[in-house]
Amino acid sequence: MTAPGATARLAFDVFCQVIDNYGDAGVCWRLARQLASRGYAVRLWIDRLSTLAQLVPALDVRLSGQRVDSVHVGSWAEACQAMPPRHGVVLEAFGCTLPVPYQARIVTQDSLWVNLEYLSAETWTARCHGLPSPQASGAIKYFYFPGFTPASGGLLRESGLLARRDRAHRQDRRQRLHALTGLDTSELTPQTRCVLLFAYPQAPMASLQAALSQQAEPVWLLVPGGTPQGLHDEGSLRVHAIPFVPQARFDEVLWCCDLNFVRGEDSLVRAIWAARPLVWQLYPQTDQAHLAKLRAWLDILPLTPEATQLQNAWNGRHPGELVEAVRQALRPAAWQAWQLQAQRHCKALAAQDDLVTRLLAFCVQHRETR
Ligand code: TRH
Repeated sequence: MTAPGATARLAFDVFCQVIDNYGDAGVCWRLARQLASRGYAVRLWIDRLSTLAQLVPALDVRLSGQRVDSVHVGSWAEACQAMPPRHGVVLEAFGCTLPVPYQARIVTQDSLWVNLEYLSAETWTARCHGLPSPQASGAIKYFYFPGFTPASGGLLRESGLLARRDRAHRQDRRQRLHALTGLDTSELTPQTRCVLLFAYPQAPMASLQAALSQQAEPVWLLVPGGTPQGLHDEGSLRVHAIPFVPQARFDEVLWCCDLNFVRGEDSLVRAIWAARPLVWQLYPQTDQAHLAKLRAWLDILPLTPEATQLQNAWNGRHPGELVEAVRQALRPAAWQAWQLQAQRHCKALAAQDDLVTRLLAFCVQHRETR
């Protein structure tokens, strides 16, 4: 246990360059908020404020510097003039390149430089986690790999999240979903399977349409930000476009659903904490590196064979099998087993320290040994 005073003085600068979509900004914002909520001084430097503003409506895209939820949010240009936190921590997210003038000051400010990597279950990341990388400037950058095991950098999970989830699960779903999305939920029955579809355009939508429309029970497919081509009401299936909600309420959407199709890393982790069956579509990479990430994740996951086949089919490994994979995974016995595994997987991961707890211990350890 580290002395509270040892970390209370730590100030953090988090750097985020938005590649595309929302995840880079989404992860950095969660991290910044969780550090700030523990009393640390946090500045988030981001190159595309408009993306973050879609997740955090309180942000004003006209401002170059502003304070929201105890986090100073500044522009990349502002960061060029800023001083790294003296004896503090510089968190470079996803290997973004720090502004050169700022980077040059890290040594003189004696800041701890940490590169927050993308989340992966691949075994090589655990070997690289925490390794130093000496820089030409004389500074040392440390690799920090989030992950699913105690040897990794952990997963973002704010305190009280699972208790909030359990309280929500005890409340009427129709009221929650209506309050969140404005949907008319008067015809939503307890037998209706609510499915969130948060996916990339490459996903095999037509096969999903065919599989869900043939279900015995009614299915509501909830699609944030508008309905992709090819999805429509048919048979048991009703397709509902829902608004893109602020990040602070995204978990509540997951908690309204029985099955969550998610993408990227941040929504994957949030769907794990929802403790409901999930299907993960990885960010597609041209060199198919995402399939290696998928295999590594499936290797650590206690999934039913049916649900495993569904993950593979959804990520394009066997797209022709998707219809049958959905049908098999949603059969009563397989579905109940999947639900139980989702609950157990969440519980096992929640028994581990969260990412910020581990990051703070990492920073204190490296501060004390400098
Ligand atoms: O948006 P993404 O596809 O982001 C991706 C991934 O992070 C990927 O790893 C990265 O390489 C690529 O960006 C550049 O998926 P992700 O990571 O789930 O981020 C989505 C964010 O959007 C997440 O923080 C949840 C948030 N969100 C809302 O706040 N409201 C919503 O209604 C929805 C659907 C999502």
